[in-house]
Amino acid sequence: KTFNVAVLGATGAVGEQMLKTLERLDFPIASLKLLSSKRSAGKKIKFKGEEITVEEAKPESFEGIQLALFSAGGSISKALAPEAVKRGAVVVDNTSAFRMDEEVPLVVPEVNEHALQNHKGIIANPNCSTIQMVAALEPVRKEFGLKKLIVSTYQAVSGAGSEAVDEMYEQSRQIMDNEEIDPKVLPVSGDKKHYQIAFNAVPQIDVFTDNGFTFEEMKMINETKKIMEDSSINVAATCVRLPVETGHSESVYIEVEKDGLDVSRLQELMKDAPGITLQDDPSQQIYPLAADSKGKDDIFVGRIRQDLDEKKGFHLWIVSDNLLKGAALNSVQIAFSLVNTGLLK
Ligand code: 11C
Repeated sequence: KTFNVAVLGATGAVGEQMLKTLERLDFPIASLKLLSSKRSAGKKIKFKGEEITVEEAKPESFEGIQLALFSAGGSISKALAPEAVKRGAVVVDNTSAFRMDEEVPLVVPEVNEHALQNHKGIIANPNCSTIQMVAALEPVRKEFGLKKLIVSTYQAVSGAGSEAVDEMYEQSRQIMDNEEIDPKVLPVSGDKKHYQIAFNAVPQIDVFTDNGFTFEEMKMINETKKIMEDSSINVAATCVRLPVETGHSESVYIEVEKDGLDVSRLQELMKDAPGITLQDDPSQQIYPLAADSKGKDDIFVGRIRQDLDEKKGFHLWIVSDNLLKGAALNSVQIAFSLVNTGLLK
């Protein structure tokens, strides 16, 4: 069986990876429609050797579409996802628009594929930094329970879109050439102030919320509890942007509920987990690196240590391509899960 598919946000950094992933994993496509805002409409994109013209997304664009992958920003999702659903499509939405909506499953297939069964047309793809963390920690949670989780992130600029990537390269060149810089995009394009990203570390991703945490940090906190279906896990996050093009890195501290976990068991759990590659051999300086994760599907885990004071405390370093498992790949995996469980008709 094949499906009529639409990709909204086809010209963006994630949209581009969605198309590459659909092509590479040979998703069963009958027809493919590429959609965008008015600004990018008219561009031509090649898919499986065929040139497709990008059309401006309108409610009527979704007539006859069975699966729509959305990645064009929260306000566009809010406006158009219900229109697509009304016309019979299942929407996999990569924005934060519906993630915390109780009616909307928030899915990482390795963790909670079963949540898809309750979908009402919209399925949310979690935030990139959440996905890689929960996918790596789920095997630990399943066997030993998770009491507490503290994460600090080292996030790549491509998470903020291709304009942010351009800004990082341009600024790096300007600084090397002793030219003035003029930050306009990062940390958040719509916020009041902009800061240097080249040769810097910026402790703000997304806008601040009233409690002093940023929205990115709150996404990691709230989404983790929803995906793991356990609001009793204590989660805290500090999210930092680094001048890395692609590949989010995370330093994660966990405390488990049960006795019996040690470093070698944790390494085994990582080795056996789907979509996880263990890279953990300090004697050979083997550990995950953001630059190596670029273009790879897996989540890489290393630097696994038992805490020196807390017996049930462990430290991990978790790295993944934020545009792939963090966004496009996870969305396409959700689409495959829908097909394989007969939920896509
Ligand atoms: C970043 N995590 O790295 C963000 C990008 O809620 O889907 C993804 C934003 C989101 O800037």
